[in-house]
Amino acid sequence: MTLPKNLLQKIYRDMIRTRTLDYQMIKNAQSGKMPCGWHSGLGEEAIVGPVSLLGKDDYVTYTHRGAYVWIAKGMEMEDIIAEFYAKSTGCAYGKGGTHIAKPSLGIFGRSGMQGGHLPLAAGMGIAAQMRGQGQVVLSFFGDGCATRAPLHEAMNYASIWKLPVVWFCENNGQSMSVKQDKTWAIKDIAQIAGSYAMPGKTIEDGNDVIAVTEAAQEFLDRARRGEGPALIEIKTYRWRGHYEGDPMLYRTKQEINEWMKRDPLKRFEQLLLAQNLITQEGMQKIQVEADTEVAKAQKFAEESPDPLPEDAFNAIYAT
Ligand SMILES: Cc1ncc(C[n+]2csc(CCOP(=O)(O)OP(=O)(O)O)c2C)c(N)n1
Ligand SMILES: [Mg+2]
Repeated sequence: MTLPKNLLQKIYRDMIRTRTLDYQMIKNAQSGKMPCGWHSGLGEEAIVGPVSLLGKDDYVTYTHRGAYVWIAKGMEMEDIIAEFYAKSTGCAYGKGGTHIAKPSLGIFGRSGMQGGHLPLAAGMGIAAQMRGQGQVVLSFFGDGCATRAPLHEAMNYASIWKLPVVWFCENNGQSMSVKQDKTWAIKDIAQIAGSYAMPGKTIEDGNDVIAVTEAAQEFLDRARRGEGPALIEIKTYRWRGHYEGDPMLYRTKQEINEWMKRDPLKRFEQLLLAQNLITQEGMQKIQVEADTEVAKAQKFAEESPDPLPEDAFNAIYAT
């Protein structure tokens, strides 16, 4: 294991913070008081690892299941929850809703059209390459999203121009209401990397935070050296439905339970304990701090003012 101790501890803390936020947002979605729906990422938190390798100036694009990305990239809970409540204090002044954005952290929102963000990720790669300061782009997408045409355009040109983009497939084996065998003729999506002359890697155990983070490290370093894009695929699973309220007719309780036993967070916790990188008391303290942080942000969001009608046309174009 080559990852430094303080990075592992940061990843652990952010996984706890992400999960705590996720549970709160599930409650919010069920309460009927939050105007936006929620796409839970419970079970896929190993993604915190790769995002933690990015600097403030690097770019990241996320899917509709983005909590792990926003938190690991450094967003404040207030910014996120208030935006989901469409309040003026949210990161996009209540105008973005689920389309979380924080340009100062290299987060430029998302596309409601699956795959729409992938050519934008290539564009961020062009900007990074032109600046020549070693910035990289880490671009996430799901297995369902990966069937869309924009992915192939984006990968092709990123490869031709050797753009510093690491493509990252969160393969949870299912799309909105079907399993992967109804959307793909192949099992390992990283196989498509060869068609664009870039390296590709499938991490079979995508709930192994260390394996996932080390693979990302290798490809991010390569991209920073100017050697071009690469594709990582992790096999993982979302515990919740596609959205809160999904009848989940495409999967069984037994399958969900099996995957919950492979919880990335619990496994990482065991590893950190075994290596004396954390104590039971330390873990409890982190959880209490995350609970306090989320509760404070929740209160802030609920008590924040709605946007004013006269601000409707502000913050639409760059100034
Ligand atoms: C072009 C387009 N078609 C359909 C949809 C509706 N839709 C939203 S998410 C999704 C499935 C995404 O599956 P995947 O990328 O595997 O992500 P997961 O939900 O499994 O995390 C679909 C079909 C959409 N947003 N855009
Ligand atoms: Mg999927």
